[in-house]
Amino acid sequence: MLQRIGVSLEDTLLKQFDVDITARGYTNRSEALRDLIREQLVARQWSSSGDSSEEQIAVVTLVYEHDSMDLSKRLASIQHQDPHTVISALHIHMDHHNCLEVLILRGVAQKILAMAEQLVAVRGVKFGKVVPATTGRDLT
Ligand code: NI
Repeated sequence: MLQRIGVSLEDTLLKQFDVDITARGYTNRSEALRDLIREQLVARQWSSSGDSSEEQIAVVTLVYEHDSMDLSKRLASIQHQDPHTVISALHIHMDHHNCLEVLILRGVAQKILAMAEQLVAVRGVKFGKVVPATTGRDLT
């Protein structure tokens, strides 16, 4: 069931919000606000599940130059240390030198974060980002 709420915002903040969400393709404020709230809840769920055995999902994005064999080997070896954690991997050859890899990791938060942070920290990774995701079980 949908509930309506009223939110008070400063004029300038609301204007900035509208410009931002329009640029990102939202057609109404409600959907943008729902997404922001969900993002916040997922982050909270993740940080509070640190020691628990609850399963989480993370998406890891990596951009690197494939010319460096050491780097490719290092990335592969980190993943092979715990092969069941990586449940999906996508590799795109962006141009002559650069590769984009998107990995989906599943497991307890501590474990998958450790792997994700190790991957992002490998020397030569030009862009690395870890996005905590969720099955959405507790969110609607
Ligand atoms: Ni490639």
